Amino acid sequence: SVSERTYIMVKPDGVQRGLVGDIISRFERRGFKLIALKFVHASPEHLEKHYADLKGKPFFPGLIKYMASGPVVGMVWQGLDAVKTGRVMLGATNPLASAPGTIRGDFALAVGRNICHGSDSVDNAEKEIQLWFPEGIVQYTNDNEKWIFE
Ligand code: DAT
Ligand code: MG
Repeated sequence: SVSERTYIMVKPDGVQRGLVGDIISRFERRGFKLIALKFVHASPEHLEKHYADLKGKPFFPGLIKYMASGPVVGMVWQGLDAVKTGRVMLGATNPLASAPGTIRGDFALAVGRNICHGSDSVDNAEKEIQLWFPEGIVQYTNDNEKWIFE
């Protein structure tokens, strides 16, 4: 739906490599509405909650260590099919399989340094938004919506 929300996060490598602005720009230009934004150096405990579904995977400890190695930029984008479209804009989990034109396909080579996170379902998006923005989200009207949606 038009009000669907997704949690997108620039990972520590994306911050270090100066890709925050480019990634925000892609979502802005596509027509998504920015409704939350946060710069945070997350704790391993917080990241273990974020990646709870992957606990037990062999790469889990390395994933948590990498994600806690520096600040990330967490954001919430709203718009038509935001979850699925966000995933398409990110590219495949393994950047070697990501199409050029996607964030990972343009900027990354290694699955363990793949620049960005995006929610994989509407349910998980809502859980991730609650985890990263427990204080809630500012509501506002964006007057350009009549130029983006029929
Ligand atoms: P995605 O980030 O595309 O949703 P995921 O949720 O399956 O992928 O995994 C979360 C992150 O864990 C992923 O972005 C990078 C890392 N990861 C996944 N599979 C991996 C693997 N086989 N080896 C190393 N890291 C991996
Ligand atoms: Mg995932």
